[in-house]
Amino acid sequence: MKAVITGISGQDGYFLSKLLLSKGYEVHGVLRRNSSMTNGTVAHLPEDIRKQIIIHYGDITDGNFLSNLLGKERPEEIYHLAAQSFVGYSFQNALSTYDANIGGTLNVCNAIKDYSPDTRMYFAATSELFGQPKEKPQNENTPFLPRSPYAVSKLAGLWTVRTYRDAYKLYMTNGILFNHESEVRGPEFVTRKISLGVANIYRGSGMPIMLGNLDAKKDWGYAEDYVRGMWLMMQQDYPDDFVLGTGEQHTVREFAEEAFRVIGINITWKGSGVNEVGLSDDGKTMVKVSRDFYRPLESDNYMADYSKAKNKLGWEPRVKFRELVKLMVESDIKRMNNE
Ligand code: F7E
Repeated sequence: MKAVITGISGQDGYFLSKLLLSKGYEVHGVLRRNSSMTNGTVAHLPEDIRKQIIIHYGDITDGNFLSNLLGKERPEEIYHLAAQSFVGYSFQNALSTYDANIGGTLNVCNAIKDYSPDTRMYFAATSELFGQPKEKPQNENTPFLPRSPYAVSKLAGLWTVRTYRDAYKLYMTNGILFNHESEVRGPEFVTRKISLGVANIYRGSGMPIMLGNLDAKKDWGYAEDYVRGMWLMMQQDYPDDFVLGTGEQHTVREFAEEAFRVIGINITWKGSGVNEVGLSDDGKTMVKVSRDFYRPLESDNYMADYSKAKNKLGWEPRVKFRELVKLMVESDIKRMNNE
């Protein structure tokens, strides 16, 4: 079996390439050349795994590149993970988000249709499609009401995939994945920002963590579980769309409290709004709130109903919230100790 992963240098590309190699796949990764030539999380992969990945340098906004790649390699599967995936950034950079996320996805769909119609496609859709849902939990039938340029772009991607699937009878699947995190999550996302901040404090930095909306409610799982779900979606008799999540809801505040608990610090909150702070028992400021990290529109109140994935794919998350927070903080402390 041969698989192409776009966005191989991201968190999900890291776990997915490990999974597919362990299953005996030939793994091809699409990597965008950047000026510093860093390979993102690919660099974290153990040498023996990294050596087995065949890298193709190119950009998903270049339709010719993707057509040539699919026409030449004709993989059994393509996992289209590449995207501008930071919701906050999409408010300031809507057009480049649309270019990468809508144009890039359309390019993948066209390359499959015209050059490799037997290739199965996974598209990384997102719980952000639900916007600020009133009904809880959310599943495949919950209305999509996107509230950021990122979510709008992913909605266009999801509908492009559905349209191509129906019009051209292609095997294309949408994974509507809730937040999934890990020890290799990008530091701009709130969970990793917190785990890195806590590890720094543990090492004596004395620097409080600056956060935005502490009350945002999310459904956070472990990325390794979610790539298993992606793979399962690609092994069915017919393509379909699936929600993956944990079914648990927690706030950013709870994530921070739990992360400090890992290093033996109990957090008490004082004040409100941008004046709120998180204090340790001996009165030191551990968390501060800054307007800079608020978004023009928040999207939260997420909690997944993953019963369709459970029934049809036999998928369930193995790592839940407390374990996730612990593994992220411990991993950052270990990494810092080794530096
Ligand atoms: O924000 C709040 C922020 O940036 C989580 C992406 O993978 O998951 C991810 O999107 C929440 C938001 O992830 C800070 O307002 C508070 O409510 O970690 P995040 P996200 O926006 O949920 C979905 C499913 C995707 O599809 C995306 O690609 O945390 N928050 N204070 C903060 N967020 C950040 N980044 N930084 C803060 O200081």
